[in-house]
Amino acid sequence: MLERSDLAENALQALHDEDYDRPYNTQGLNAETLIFAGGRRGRSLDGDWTFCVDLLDTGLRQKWFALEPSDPEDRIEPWDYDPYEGETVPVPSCWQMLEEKWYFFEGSAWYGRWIDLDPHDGRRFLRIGAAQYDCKVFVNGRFLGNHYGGSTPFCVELTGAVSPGRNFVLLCVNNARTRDRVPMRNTDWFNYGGITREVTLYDTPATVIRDLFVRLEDGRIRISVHADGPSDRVRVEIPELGISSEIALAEGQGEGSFDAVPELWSPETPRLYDVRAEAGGDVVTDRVGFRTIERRGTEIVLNGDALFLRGISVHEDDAETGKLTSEADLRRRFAHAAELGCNFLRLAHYPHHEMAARLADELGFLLWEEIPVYWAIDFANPATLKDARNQLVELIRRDRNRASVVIWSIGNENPDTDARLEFMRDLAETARSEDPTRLVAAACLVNHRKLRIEDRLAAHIDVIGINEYYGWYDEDFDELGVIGRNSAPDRPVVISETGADGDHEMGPARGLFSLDYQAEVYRKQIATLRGLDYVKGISPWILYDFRVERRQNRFQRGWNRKGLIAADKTTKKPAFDILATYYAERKAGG
Ligand code: GCB
Repeated sequence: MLERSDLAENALQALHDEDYDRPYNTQGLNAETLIFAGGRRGRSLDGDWTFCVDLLDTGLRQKWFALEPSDPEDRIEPWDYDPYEGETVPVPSCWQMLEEKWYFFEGSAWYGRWIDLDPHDGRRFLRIGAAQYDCKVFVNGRFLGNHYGGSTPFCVELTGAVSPGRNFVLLCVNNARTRDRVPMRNTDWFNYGGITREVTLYDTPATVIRDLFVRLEDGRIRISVHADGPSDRVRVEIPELGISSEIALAEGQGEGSFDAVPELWSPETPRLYDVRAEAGGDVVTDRVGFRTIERRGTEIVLNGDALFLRGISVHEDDAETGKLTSEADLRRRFAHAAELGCNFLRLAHYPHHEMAARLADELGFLLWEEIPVYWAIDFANPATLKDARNQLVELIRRDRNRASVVIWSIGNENPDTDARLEFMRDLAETARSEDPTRLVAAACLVNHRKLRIEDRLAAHIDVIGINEYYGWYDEDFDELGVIGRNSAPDRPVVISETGADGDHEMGPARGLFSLDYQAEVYRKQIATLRGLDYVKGISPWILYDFRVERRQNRFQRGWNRKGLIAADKTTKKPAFDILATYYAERKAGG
């Protein structure tokens, strides 16, 4: 309990200290503190948590996390908030979707809950699937670290900070848009806030497997493990391939390489193998597919065969739940993609729920996964680079056992400046050193004056993404053909976006925002793009209409209406069938 003099001093500091945030912004929860989650039996901490929005950061200034539970009648000072009681919200969720009064709220919010713990000899970790954007973790009054990045998981070790019996967890989640964050302040998707993915508690022995990377590389199966703790060896098994072996660990790291001939994973044969790893009694499992993906000239080559990516872009967004995703929602998404005839999805513009790639592995879809280095970013700021790099590494470590993921995308439509080039080269190198078995891409730029694909970043990536809106933002449609003729890229191009808005409820009968016009843009795009040999795939924008603050005309009403399907995720617009017909033809070899 704080003494009366401490409280008075706190109160005074709270009013005048504008660096109140600094001690709680160490970003010590990052890719290095992750534990491998596959196959672990954890305890879900989803459910009701106490909740309070805190626009002025009063909680950090007044140190709400240090308030010990007490009977209000015994208190010597009034509390501006009592983290132990009051309004509750479900976790995971987005606060915007819970109450109208929180719809446009951007700032800090506090989530609290008790956890009862049995005695345990080993270690304990809390894993948060995602919290948008800064999440500060306090346990029993102690600050244990914070995490930056709204769409990747993070872990915090609780060992030593908790004891058997009741413990209190308090999370401060902040979704403010600031200059140094990734993304920065301006995006074309909604700035949801909250703990948007599952929260789980894991008990482990003294040794914990932090990372397990299983892949087909240079014709062999390679397994890398990072285990933290006293154990100096790890046992790895892939029973169906006859692999059962011990790998020695040096400073926690070990790697094994095995001769095996797996049946290759592909969209047509999404074959997965059970993998198990055990170190010092800590056991994790995974289901892993083996395949190769490479670029040869302007081809994208899967398991030795050139392929065309019949794709669609998709956001993580829902009319009722916002960024919160469910298995049913993802299955519907893949069912719609299958109806379109897709073999590929672009998961834009940030890491989607990890279940998406797991389902794609099972169902046989190829994925482009992405970090939100979107539009303007503070490219010259080393802290921003550190954050972007960390988000990339967290995504890669989370999903690099997923055969479905073939492309890591490091950015979208960023201006071609020197600072951006340096920043992006660093990210491309980071992606390759974390994972040499996939392609690196970015949505690059077209030079609108010279009418050709021109972006210095293109030389540093494997697949050039091009977002083009001829027929929509660029009204002179013929320029698309000119760009096609003027460009001679030496590597594959994927049209990572193209499309037009069509409002199915209030759109006009013809012209911009009509369904007819949207359909016409698709017809013309397909007719032009099919003639460009170096285009090895397209992922039009976008499967479903999605919510966004900056689109407020009478046809948009707070939504981007470029979906082939409306926001109800049911009503198909005519452009859906046009794309489906084209994909059917491509699939048949056209
Ligand atoms: C783009 C962006 C995407 C937008 C889209 C649009 O180029 O990459 O995030 O939503 O255009 O609809 O304008």
